[in-house]
Amino acid sequence: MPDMDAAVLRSTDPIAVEQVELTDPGQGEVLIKIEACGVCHSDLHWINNFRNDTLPAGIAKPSAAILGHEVAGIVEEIGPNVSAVAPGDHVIVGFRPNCGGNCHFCIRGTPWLCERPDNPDRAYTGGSPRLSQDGVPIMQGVGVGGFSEYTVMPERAAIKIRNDAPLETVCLIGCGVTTGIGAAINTAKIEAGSDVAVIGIGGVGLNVVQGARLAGARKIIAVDMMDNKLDMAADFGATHFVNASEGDPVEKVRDLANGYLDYAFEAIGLGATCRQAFDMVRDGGTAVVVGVVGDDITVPGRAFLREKKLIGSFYGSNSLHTDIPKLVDLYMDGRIKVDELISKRRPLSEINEAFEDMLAGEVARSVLHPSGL
Ligand code: CXF
Ligand code: ZN
Repeated sequence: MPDMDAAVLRSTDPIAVEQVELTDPGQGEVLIKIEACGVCHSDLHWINNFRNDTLPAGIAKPSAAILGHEVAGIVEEIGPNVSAVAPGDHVIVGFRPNCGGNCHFCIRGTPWLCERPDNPDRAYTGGSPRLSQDGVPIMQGVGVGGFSEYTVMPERAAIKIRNDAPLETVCLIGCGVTTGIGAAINTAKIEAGSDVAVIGIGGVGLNVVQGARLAGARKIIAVDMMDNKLDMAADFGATHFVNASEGDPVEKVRDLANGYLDYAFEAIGLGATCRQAFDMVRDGGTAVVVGVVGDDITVPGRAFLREKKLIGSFYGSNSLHTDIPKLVDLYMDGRIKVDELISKRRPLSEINEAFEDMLAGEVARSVLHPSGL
């Protein structure tokens, strides 16, 4: 594999496009030419943890990392013993592959909790032997290293999709779409007619909104501090809107649901908004934590006597090989919105600007094009 361009993160400098080396695909691996990679909030979390030296305990900090995990591309080459995909196949990358039946969680049908992903070193925090520069290893952040021209992934992470789906758009099904719609449909299993609130209207929150719409929710209450985000939520199916900067959102949501909110989703990753979600729901109702949270969630224990539930959702509780092609079909049939999530497309060289847009709250999603626009 010749050297390729990639956006390299270091501790202090802005991210810069540099030449890096990628190994050829090994046993059970595939080389994917990346057509497009969405810029997700988790990438920003990861950058902050890297720069502030707050990577989880036990993880040796590498000198550099390549982020990006919301990827669609084309299989360029396969390693030995690969049978699921062939060169030329269009694929969406699953950033957390699963073993497919060799662990407790895959056997019981919950592969998103797989304990033995094909390459454990690809997990959120892991290092990667595949990327390097002048012999010095570079970490594949969030397991993919999508802000580059190519990636090498295990075949179980390369999810084959139909050839007529636009890769530059369906890349978002690699993370934000699947995480949000899956939280509503797979994790919470919203029943038709339910009343639902979604706190945090970013790329994931908008997808929880459209997941709630697909499930047939009655009221879908969008909660955010920015009116432009609430306007977007309307396009995705929200029926009611609460600007959280204008008074107590818990009280407002409860009023809108007449005191009986069935589900609240937290799509930011803050302890305070998790508490709001829990406080909003009715007795017996469910608060779903979708955001990447720390350990600072506190809820009143007495609420459990009234059967209130606080649950987590990881990667939309999705089974990559069935759910990703299904979401692609729903998009191609016009039943979910994906184009509307993309506020900006940029070449890889504008990666820093893409993160600035994210910080300013100006975009739902930016998409980077490593091989040019
Ligand atoms: C995240 C969840 C935490 C691990 C990295 C990926 N999901 C979406 O961005
Ligand atoms: Zn993501």
